[in-house]
Amino acid sequence: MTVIIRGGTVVNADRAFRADVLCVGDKIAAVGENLEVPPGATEIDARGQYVMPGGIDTHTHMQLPFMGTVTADDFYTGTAAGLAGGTTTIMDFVIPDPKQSLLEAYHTWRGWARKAASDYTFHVAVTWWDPSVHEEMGVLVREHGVNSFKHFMAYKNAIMADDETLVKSFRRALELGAIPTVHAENGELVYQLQQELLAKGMRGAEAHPLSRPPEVEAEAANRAIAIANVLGTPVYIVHVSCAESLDAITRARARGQRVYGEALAGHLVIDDSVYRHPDPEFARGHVMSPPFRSSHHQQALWQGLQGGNLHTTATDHCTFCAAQKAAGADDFTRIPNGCGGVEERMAVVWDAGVGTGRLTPSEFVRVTSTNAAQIFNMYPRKGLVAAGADADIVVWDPEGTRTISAQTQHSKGGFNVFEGRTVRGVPTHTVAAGKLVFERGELRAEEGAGRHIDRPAFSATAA
Ligand code: URQ
Ligand code: ZN
Ligand code: ZN
Repeated sequence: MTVIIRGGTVVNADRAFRADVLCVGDKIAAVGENLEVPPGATEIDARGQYVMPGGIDTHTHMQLPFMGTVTADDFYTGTAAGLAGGTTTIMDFVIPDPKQSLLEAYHTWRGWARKAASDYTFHVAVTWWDPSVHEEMGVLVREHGVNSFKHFMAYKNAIMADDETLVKSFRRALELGAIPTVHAENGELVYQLQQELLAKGMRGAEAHPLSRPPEVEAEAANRAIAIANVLGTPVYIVHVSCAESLDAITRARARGQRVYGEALAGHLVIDDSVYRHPDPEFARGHVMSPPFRSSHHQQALWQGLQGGNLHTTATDHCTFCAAQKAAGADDFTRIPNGCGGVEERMAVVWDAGVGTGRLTPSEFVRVTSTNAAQIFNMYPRKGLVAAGADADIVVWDPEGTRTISAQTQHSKGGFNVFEGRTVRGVPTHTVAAGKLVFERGELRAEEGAGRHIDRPAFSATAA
């Protein structure tokens, strides 16, 4: 397919400039003024619009088996929804059961992802430890394009990594030139607080945030940062939700430590009042971890993005329908944790970021695409509109508006944490691997069109 995007303003993380963009096959062929239009090319009129690198969502869970059920979005529906929102690459997670071979789990997830409509890549979770895990981490880096390993410091009695696993896995990641990432919540404290709340008879979703206060997240963030500091490895903290964790990152970075932070679109604009909503189904629909926080934390997270102490925006897209969430109707600890957002992320970050003056268009590109590509070693293939890069592009109408609703969303789960929010700034066209897959509301996602993206290690000191 040949696509020419005419008359727009190209926005990269470093600058914005007027140029046409020519895509031939799955690559960008040329970026420049008044480009020749090849015969038969599909033409997109981008006058008055921005032409930006396709979004990279660093944190999704499609088709995840979790807490006794499986998420509502699979790799096709979830990536299709992402394309409708301008996201052209997702970073999902292989999560082995404890004692399960990492390689076996990796191949299972690769099988599930074959139906993806957009490009995808995997962080691999280290949920247990023995010499075989050490070996298989090496195989995953050398042979399967994995350069990031996830550690859940929460979820005791399930996938929680203890300190021995953290230390040994971080050490191994350093040897391999891979980056450790963490879900930073102290799982022991969460478990203890959950039991105390249940014993007091607090069983509804309103208890969820009380079992995971910001201090529980900050303890784990500080611990992960300290372990990384002693071992000399970088560390990436996913879904930073509170000021206290951000402070830990900011202090470490001020000392010169290589720490990265991720903010979720939901945590940037939704507060914890959702858990006190009179409708229990609505409150359960917002149960995710870390939970939505009181409003001053949103302000802190925006300052983190503006100040360069938070680097990426993601969604942790992990959707469950009302019936699935109802498993915890009388025990909040059994509500499957997770919310959606893969389709709404970019419009929410644009509306609340660029629309308020917090972010420039280039800073928007940096936190929705470029930083992710650079931190996880996909740049300049991804995260840039330039000749030679993948033809993953979103054409953005800064004046267009849309009211978000589960009624019109493409993702499954029948619920939307951004319900009713009207955003200014919307994608009008998405080009993924050179194909026009979304055009003014019409989604033409193709099951199986997505490719697995290998991510080379940064530098290996040992095999
Ligand atoms: O913790 C995660 O990132 C996964 C299991 C999704 N659920 C969630 O509540 N964040
Ligand atoms: Zn998590
Ligand atoms: Zn997650």
